[in-house]
Amino acid sequence: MELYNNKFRYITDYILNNDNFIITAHETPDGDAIGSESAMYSALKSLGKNVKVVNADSMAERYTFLDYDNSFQVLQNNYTIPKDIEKYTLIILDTNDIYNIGGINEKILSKAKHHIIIDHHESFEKTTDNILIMSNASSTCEILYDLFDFFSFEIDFNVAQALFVGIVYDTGSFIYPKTTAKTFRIAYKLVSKGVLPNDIYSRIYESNSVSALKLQAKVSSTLKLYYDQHVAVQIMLKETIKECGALYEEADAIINTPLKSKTIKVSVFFKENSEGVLRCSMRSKGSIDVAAIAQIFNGGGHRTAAGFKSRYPLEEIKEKVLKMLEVYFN
Ligand SMILES: [Mn+2]
Repeated sequence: MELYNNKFRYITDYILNNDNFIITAHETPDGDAIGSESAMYSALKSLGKNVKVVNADSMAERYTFLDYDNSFQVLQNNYTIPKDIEKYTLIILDTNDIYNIGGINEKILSKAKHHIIIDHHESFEKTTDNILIMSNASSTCEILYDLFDFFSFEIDFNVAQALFVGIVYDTGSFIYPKTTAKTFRIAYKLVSKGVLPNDIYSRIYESNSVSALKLQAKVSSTLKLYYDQHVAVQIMLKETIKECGALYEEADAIINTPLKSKTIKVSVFFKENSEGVLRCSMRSKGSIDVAAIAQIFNGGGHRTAAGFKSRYPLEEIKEKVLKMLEVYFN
């Protein structure tokens, strides 16, 4: 923690001494992105700041309860950039890659006064005081808990709930590798504020639409196994999403299913969004570093969860990724 005190101090002072903020997070925002945005929004609001939340993509329906005063906006839905954008500071949460915030990069970051990044994904960049990356943290929400603690910001029920969502989501309900005693200690504090774990579970994991279920069935039927059944590959095309009447973001968790089989060590998921942009997501168990593969294609992530946007057509990129995984299974 001491290691980060300078950055905590810098960010705290910066926030206290400035008035206008726009909060954003990565494209197709997940539970940790929305949870941390919601918590940061509440914190800045309570300090009397002028604050907006703007994302490149809309959030999944199940997270909308964290948008407590209907303040979340989506860039592509005709969001009007403030005329005095040069007076705003952009706070980027849950990614340290400015190419991972969609149109926000060009439309807001490039025109804003300054930016602050708070994230827990690995990065190789040398960072300045405005960039706080704690790659041992389970989630961005865990970092925000520390930051709020640092500036003695009193966490109320709404903030506690938002932080809890991010932690539950990013730790796979307290089981992924970065889940530590500290994660549980923070969870304990948040639950002590009145957060109901069962209610959060049900909102996040038991509120899918029937179209999401149909989408899952279709995508599962594309499953192919490679290298002695150690690698699973699934594919989702934009036509499939349309056929099922589902949404792109409803495919979020499909990648995790193959890993429930003992033999499967890597799950690869190629998914196309409605504009036909192809993304490759990878999850692994054990020692296989999928972030290293993602980085080769200008993507990023963690050892066990990473991804990238593909510049190649599906068959070509699939072949390239499988080739890179081959070394692990000889
Ligand atoms: Mn995260």
